[in-house]
Amino acid sequence: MIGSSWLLVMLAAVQSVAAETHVFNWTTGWGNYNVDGGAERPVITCNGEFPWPDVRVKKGDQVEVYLKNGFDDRNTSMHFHGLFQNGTNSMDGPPMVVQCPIGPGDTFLYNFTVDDNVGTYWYHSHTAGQYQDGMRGAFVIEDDDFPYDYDEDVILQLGEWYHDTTDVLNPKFMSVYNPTGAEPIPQNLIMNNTRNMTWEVQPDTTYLLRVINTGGFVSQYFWIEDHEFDVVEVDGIYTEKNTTDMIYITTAQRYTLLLHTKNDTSRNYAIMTKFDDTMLDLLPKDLQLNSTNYLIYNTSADKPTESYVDELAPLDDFYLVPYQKEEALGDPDYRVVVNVTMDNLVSGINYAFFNNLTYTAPVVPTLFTVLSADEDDVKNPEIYGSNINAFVLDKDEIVEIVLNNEDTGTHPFHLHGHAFQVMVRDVTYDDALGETPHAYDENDHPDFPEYPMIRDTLYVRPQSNFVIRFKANNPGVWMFHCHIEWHLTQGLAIILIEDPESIKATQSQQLSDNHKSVCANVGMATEGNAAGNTDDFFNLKGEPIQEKFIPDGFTAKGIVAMTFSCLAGVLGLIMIAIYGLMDISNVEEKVIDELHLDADKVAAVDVDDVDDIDNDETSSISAAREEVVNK
Ligand SMILES: *[C@@H]1O[C@H](CO)[C@@H](O)[C@H](O)[C@H]1NC(C)=O
Ligand SMILES: *[C@@H]1O[C@H](CO)[C@@H](O)[C@H](O)[C@H]1NC(C)=O
Ligand SMILES: *[C@@H]1O[C@H](CO)[C@@H](O)[C@H](O)[C@H]1NC(C)=O
Ligand SMILES: *[C@@H]1O[C@H](CO)[C@@H](O)[C@H](O)[C@H]1NC(C)=O
Ligand SMILES: *[C@@H]1O[C@H](CO)[C@@H](O)[C@H](O)[C@H]1NC(C)=O
Ligand SMILES: *[C@@H]1O[C@H](CO)[C@@H](O)[C@H](O)[C@H]1NC(C)=O
Ligand SMILES: *[C@@H]1O[C@H](CO)[C@@H](O)[C@H](O)[C@H]1NC(C)=O
Ligand SMILES: *[C@@H]1O[C@H](CO)[C@@H](O)[C@H](O)[C@H]1NC(C)=O
Ligand SMILES: *[C@@H]1O[C@H](CO)[C@@H](O)[C@H](O)[C@H]1NC(C)=O
Ligand SMILES: *[C@@H]1O[C@H](CO)[C@@H](O)[C@H](O)[C@H]1NC(C)=O
Ligand SMILES: *[C@@H]1O[C@H](CO)[C@@H](O)[C@H](O)[C@H]1NC(C)=O
Ligand SMILES: *[C@@H]1O[C@H](CO)[C@@H](O)[C@H](O)[C@H]1NC(C)=O
Ligand SMILES: [Cu+2]
Repeated sequence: MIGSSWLLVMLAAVQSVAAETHVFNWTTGWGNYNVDGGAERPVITCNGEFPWPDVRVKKGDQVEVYLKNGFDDRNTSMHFHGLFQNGTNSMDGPPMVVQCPIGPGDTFLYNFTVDDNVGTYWYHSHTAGQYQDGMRGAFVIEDDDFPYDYDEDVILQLGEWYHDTTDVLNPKFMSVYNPTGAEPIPQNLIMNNTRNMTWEVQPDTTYLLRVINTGGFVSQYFWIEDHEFDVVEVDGIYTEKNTTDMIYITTAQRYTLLLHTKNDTSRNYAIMTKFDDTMLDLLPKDLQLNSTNYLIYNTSADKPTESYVDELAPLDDFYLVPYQKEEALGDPDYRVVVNVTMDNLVSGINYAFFNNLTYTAPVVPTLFTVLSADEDDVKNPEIYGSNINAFVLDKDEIVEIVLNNEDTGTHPFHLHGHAFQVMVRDVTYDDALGETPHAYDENDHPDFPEYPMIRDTLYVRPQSNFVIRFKANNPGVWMFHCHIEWHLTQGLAIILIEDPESIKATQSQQLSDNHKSVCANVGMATEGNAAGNTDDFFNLKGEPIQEKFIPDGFTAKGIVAMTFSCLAGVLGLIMIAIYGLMDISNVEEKVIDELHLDADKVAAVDVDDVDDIDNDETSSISAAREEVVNK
């Protein structure tokens, strides 16, 4: 016994000595590619190539990514999704949260150790919509102690694809002409950055299939004709095997599957993905909801046709059990309750809110506020500003996040810096059946699981709620946000400031010289509160804040008249082209319904009267409208 434990110690020592440093030099750029076979369009390249490379490292390795901004007209950044960045918060990626934007021509060094994570991850730009234009790739951390046997390790990236770049779609999405906040409809689902993909397999072989949804919007159903598989990992957490024939995977989630191939190689099978079409505001007639790719056993045999199923019944990840059975965390020391809504602000643009606040980036990145504030002040959320939803967490406390979704959509939420236990995920409350939003009730909820599922991205159902818990054992400034890129653009984010005293006191958390020069090059200060004030951290004069809500009473007359005059005018062309609104016969009723307006009042509004209403808010709406019309 003594001998073997000594051997283990030796092995551990050998392993740590063997830790490697992987250096990547990546320069961003643009190239034209026909990804889905439907249209060529500009795509973000890495060193002139697309797609971006897979990263494969081992637990304990050091990663150094030199990210050079090769664009001439925009900033960039990189996030390594799911990595805890324990002690290296400034390497996490989100601009204005932990770093300055990287300006054109500049290089940022992302330098971190992958000590606390194993399994399947990915990386992507954390700058507005860039990853939907292709700036993303797989990141795998291999582990000598992986608990299951397999023969071959294969990555499979899922996503959706648009024929337009984010530059084209975003202004139309965040527009007064899109008052319901309808997300642009993708043209196709893609698999490994193509369609009609073929995967040649060997018979009687166990594949470890790492399925990653690197898309920016829709969740997908995934199944393989006449095959079952075992789920063994979700979001970097190994699970007890759970055999199923279908998974449901939101953007940013990962499922690792053991797929054992058949002995019989006489025919081939369909690998199917399907849009979760409940997430689409409308269904263009030519949109193909099912997408077929091919599992090839025999290259001489025909490709199969599509494989449809009678019922979409995916595994419910809530019931997965982590391999290292970790007991449910006890009662929280601190509870964050956030309510999700979507609404129009006075410009008429549709935003997303946590507790009535749409995330509005501060003047200096929040991490820099932690690093530059007085030690006595860092635990006071005020200095971080009034429009970022800052919550300060104490060292090692048990934190509970209760999320109440008052919106009728499904949203996948991602927490940076942690994987969390899922205590509750409530059922759908269907507005089409007259059901209203259900908030979590701590005195009336289902029993918590004994060994809750743990992951870093979790969806909430329509008008429903979830409850997650984690231990605040990773000092840093961490974003919690919807991983639908459109909704992040609409401001669906909060900021957790975890153990700020320790951040300040830790050498590895200080900004590197490279980081400071990246800030200097975009003219950004590295000190100050949310308003950039370095003298008085409680003086927030000048902090960026959201525009006003539409005042009561004004709503029906203003926004609706505006909307309909738009619909009848310029809008007709823009929205119909982008969202296919032409397909909706009752668009006016739909707008009235989604904006919760009184239909009778709306009918009484004379469109031509709008500009005559003498009211500040009206004029700012009119101004915003003019501005867009004149573009
Ligand atoms: C990567 O870039 C660094 C810094 O610019 C340079 O020192 C290094 O030689 C480059 N390495 C490779 C493999 O290109
Ligand atoms: C995939 O197949 C569809 C339908 O046959 C075709 O339109 C499309 O161009 C193909 N795409 C690729 C990338 O092969
Ligand atoms: C890049 O970021 C800096 C600092 O926030 C900003 O001043 C600049 O306008 C940004 N550049 C572009 C092209 O958005
Ligand atoms: C990356 O970080 C490690 C650990 O702090 C450090 O030893 C190394 O010098 C850094 N690499 C560079 C290129 O700065
Ligand atoms: C999918 O693409 C990745 C590269 O991102 C590659 O490693 C993998 O082998 C591909 N998978 C299949 C099934 O072809
Ligand atoms: C597949 O073939 C192997 C030997 O090649 C055999 O051991 C195994 O039992 C076969 N499996 C099935 C399901 O027939
Ligand atoms: C592969 O498919 C071809 C064409 O259908 C068939 O003739 C052949 O027997 C198949 N091979 C195997 C090993 O089943
Ligand atoms: C897509 O697949 C689903 C599930 O298999 C099936 O019910 C549906 O009919 C298919 N839709 C189309 C348009 O093919
Ligand atoms: C597998 O998942 C199902 C739900 O889809 C659940 O009922 C079952 O308990 C799970 N079993 C294990 C071992 O994870
Ligand atoms: C969230 O909604 C619930 C239920 O409507 C309400 O009780 C609670 O006060 C709200 N919380 C916040 C922070 O607005
Ligand atoms: C959000 O706004 C609603 C409606 O104006 C109000 O009832 C509610 O109290 C606000 N919630 C918070 C947390 O401010
Ligand atoms: C971060 O590291 C500390 C000590 O080095 C450890 O106690 C803690 O569990 C780690 N946190 C995470 C999220 O891995
Ligand atoms: Cu969302």
